[in-house]
This record gives sequence, structure tokens and C-alpha cells, in this order.
Amino acid sequence: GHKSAVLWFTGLSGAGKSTVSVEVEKELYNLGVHTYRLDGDNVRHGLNNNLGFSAEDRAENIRRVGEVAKLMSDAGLLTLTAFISPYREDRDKVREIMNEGEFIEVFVKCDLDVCESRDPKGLYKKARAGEIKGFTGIDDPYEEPNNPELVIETDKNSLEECVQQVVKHLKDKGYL
Ligand code: GGZ
Repeated sequence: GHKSAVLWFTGLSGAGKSTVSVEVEKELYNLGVHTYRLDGDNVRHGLNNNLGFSAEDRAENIRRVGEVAKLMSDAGLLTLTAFISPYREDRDKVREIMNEGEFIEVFVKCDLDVCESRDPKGLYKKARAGEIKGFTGIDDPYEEPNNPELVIETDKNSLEECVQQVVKHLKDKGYL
């Protein structure tokens, strides 16, 4: 068995939150761990389809994701979330509703330059051109975590290394 918990990935658009969380989930599946992954694709199009990217809407997005992640964790799943979650206060509020040791904040660290050069959806280009306003890292803030449980650096280490760092953390801390 495993300890249920929430692996909360936070970082810039293009930092690799979704990519890393997908690969971590595959590893966990192979270890027989029951998981669920929440990200913009399955949450912002449904539960949170009334929310945009103002500070208020991001706060509400993160609040709801936190509550859903908590329910899933209560149900015994190891839950992975991949949201920019740019505000420290919003992330800390999620931490506060969780049980001790239930919230694992993973800072997916990556230089803005690198995120911008990856630009998988061309959104940075649009933000630079002023076609998207309030884009995180360009004209909207990203507040780095002060005390994350784990930092992975996707601009310095390979995807596989980053994934293994997360899995190792879970093993070392007794979640697996
Ligand atoms: C940041 C935006 C924005 C703005 C649309 N700022 O690379 P993506 O496309 O797939 O990831 C980004 C995603 C961010 O949604 P989150 O729910 O993770 O954000 S938050 O935690 O702040 O609520 C990006 C796209 O949505 N996107 N407009 N203005 N990212």
C-alpha cells in the first residue's frame, strides 16, 4: 500500500509540469499505485470553465483544484496536479486544508528564457506581441515557492532524471 497524498507541481508555462507529472504517473502505475492527475486540460474545460486568468480567477481555480485534490486523496489516490499556481498565498491555502504530510509541493524550476524558447503552444510569442495580456512570467507574476518539499530543474536535468527525483522523494519519505 501507499500513503495517499497530493503531488502539487507548480511552475511557469512550459516548465514541464504536465510532462513530468504524466511520466511520474506512468512510473507510479508500474509500481501499482492508484493515481489521478488534474491539469488545465481536464479542469479548466469543465469544473472551472467559468474562470479566466485574473488574480481572482487563478485563486479560485487553485482553491477548487485543492479541494478536489483533497477529496481524491481522501479516497486513497495519489493525486498529481499540474497548474502554474503562481501565487504563494493560493498554494499555501491549499497546503492548509491538507493533513500533515499530505501536500507535497514540487517546484518545477526552469528559466523563463528556456520556457519561452520551448513555447509549445506559441503563447509566449502571443504574450510578447501583446495578443495575450497578463501572461505569467511576461506581464503577470510568478512567485517561487519558499519552502517546497522538492525542486526539480527541467532546464538542467533530463526528463528521466526529474521523474526519478520525484519517485525517489516519494520512496525516501515513505509514501511508497
Ligand atoms: C498563463 C495562460 C494564460 C495566462 C492561457 N497566463 O502552457 P499552457 O497554456 O498549457 O499552460 C498555461 C495554462 C495555465 O493554466 P493554469 O490553470 O495552470 O493557471 S493558474 O494556475 O495560474 O490558474 C497556458 C494557458 O493556460 N494560459 N492564458 N494569461 N497561462
